[in-house]
Amino acid sequence: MKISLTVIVIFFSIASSQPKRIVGADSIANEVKKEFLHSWNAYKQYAWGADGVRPLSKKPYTWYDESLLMTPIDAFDTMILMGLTKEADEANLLLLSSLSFDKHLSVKNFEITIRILGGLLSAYQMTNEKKFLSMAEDLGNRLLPVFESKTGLPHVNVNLKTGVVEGDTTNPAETGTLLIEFGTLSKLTGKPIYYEKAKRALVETYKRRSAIGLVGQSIDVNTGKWTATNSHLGGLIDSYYEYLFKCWKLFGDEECKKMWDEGITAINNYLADTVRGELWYGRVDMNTGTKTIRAWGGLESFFPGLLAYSGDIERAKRLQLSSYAMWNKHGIEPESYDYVDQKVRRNGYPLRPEIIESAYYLYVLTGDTTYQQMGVTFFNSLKQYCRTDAGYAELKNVITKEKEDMMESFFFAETLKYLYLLFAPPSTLDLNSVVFNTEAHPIRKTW
Ligand code: DMJ
Repeated sequence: MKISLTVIVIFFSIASSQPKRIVGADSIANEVKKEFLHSWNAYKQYAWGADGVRPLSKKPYTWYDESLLMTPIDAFDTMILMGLTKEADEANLLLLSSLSFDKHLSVKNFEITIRILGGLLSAYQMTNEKKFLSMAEDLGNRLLPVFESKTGLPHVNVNLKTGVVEGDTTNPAETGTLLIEFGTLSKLTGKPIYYEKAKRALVETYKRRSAIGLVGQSIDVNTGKWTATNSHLGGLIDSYYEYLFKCWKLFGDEECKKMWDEGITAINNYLADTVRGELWYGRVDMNTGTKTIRAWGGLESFFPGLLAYSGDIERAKRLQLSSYAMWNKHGIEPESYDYVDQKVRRNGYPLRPEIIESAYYLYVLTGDTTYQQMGVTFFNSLKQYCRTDAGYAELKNVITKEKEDMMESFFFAETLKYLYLLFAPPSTLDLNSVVFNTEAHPIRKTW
């Protein structure tokens, strides 16, 4: 099926006011598009049909025994946003002809939901191709068994063919980052079950918050007891907070708003940390609020964007400056950074988008070109340290800049999408018309 330009045009509404843009913004947007093509062409040449391409060895990789087309599905809506019609047609054809979930694979519910279910739903909304919705529904049904635990908290893995579940130890990010996708599936199919199951998982997580309103980083789905009580904004917790706010935005679910309001109050009371006058958010024990580790990192860097989106522009601006200082320490951000000693704790950079995502939200919501300037720095670092002949490579070490032979699909879904949107003409996408899932798949409230 050819993707009709009319559908694409309908999707984007013109932004109401014209924000300031840095000189040359259009040509930077074009350059980002060129880099997207450079990476997509590597996938096409070396890994067509696989989950992704390895950017050093130029070999394909798959997550499981069979491919689930991670890169094409994650990249598809970015292509449409970038106006890459030929590439979108190729990906569209591949997805419609080859993507199937009738496979004997035990997959990770969280990753498959945010990348594939989210990708299919935005593909459906962008193209009006009904098969994308029926594929999403088929996938949603195959994932549903994860919720069959004593608490309603989802198991970690599910076999797509048999429905057999595995993994009893999970975390708030995995239990609480499902409602945008499952909820949208309910709204688009008219079947409430998906919303109900994912909402329950979110509420069951929230219900187990401590007396001071914080969640831990590891929980048992059968007992509902915390198995690790450290609380923070990094991996294992991060997008739980993101979905509390965004599910209110997308579905108008007041209970989500209430949970967000309580969550953000606790975060600001106990995690916020001021060092050298800079705002950071550290790690604490969820029960006592006692600081355990004073660290920030690549994953945490989504939080300025969420603060800005939820209306706290002042904290958002200060925190983005802290993330930016962390990035500039070695010219690219580490996975974890001790913000007191200003030393790297974990030294990889897996092409993460979060700091760019925050720059995008801050730019759109404040109109301040400072955030486009930051974007120039991020883009230059990516080109300087990560670019290879076959796309972009993660870094093993941000200090030595040694590369790793891996390019995750979120580089296409998120990193390059947010970078492009940061510089593209405002008419490309009106942030008021969509809510991005945590993998940057834009969902439009059509209900
Ligand atoms: C993505 O898969 C999602 O943004 C997720 O919420 C966190 N990690 C990666 C990107 O860093």
